[in-house]
Amino acid sequence: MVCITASTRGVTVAVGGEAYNELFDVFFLWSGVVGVIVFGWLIHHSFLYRSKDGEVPNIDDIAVGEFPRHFHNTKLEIAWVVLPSILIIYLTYISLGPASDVWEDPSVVGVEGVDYYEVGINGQQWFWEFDCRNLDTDLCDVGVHDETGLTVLSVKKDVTYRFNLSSSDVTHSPYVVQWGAKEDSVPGIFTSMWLTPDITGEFFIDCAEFCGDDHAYMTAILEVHE
Ligand SMILES: [Cu+2]
Repeated sequence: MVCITASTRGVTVAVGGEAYNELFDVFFLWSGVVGVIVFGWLIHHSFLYRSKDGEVPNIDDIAVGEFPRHFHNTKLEIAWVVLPSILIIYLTYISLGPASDVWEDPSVVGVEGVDYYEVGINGQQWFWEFDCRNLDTDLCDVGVHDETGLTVLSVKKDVTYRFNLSSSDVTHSPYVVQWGAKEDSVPGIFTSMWLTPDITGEFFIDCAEFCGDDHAYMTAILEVHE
């Protein structure tokens, strides 16, 4: 995926795209490593502590009223507290940059060096409403998709948008799947999400926050044109 960067408030940031894909790869890698260790440990112990037919299992010499110390290992205990903590701190740290690209303060208006346009997205059980304000239809338009009947939001390629999010009922979360950008839309709170669509085509906007019966079908289409 092509990564378009925009200079917001004098800082060059990636708005969607590559930063998210890199993050996904890192999280996927570490999920795999942790998964192999955890499931390896689990499977190993499932066999180690399995009783044979007729045997009363007590491989750990457990006695009533006594803490089982047979396999006690202080270094191991410290390791399994410290190592995952380091991993979590590391993953949190590398997420901060890409997350703040999406989580620009909604009260910030007039970002220097970037022409951007504001579009409203309102979540409601179970559909999305888009508000193009007074924008030219070339920059923002709302329609209905011919084949699926889904709501279509049409935007222009390589233009930076700030989507202002709101909700009429419960918490939703518009998720522009192609760019990995998502943010909660919360009743009573204004949140926002930045996006610079850098390829043309039709893409899904899903809901990433479970919001009731038809959450899975709360889909709209983002149409990006030249
Ligand atoms: Cu939902």
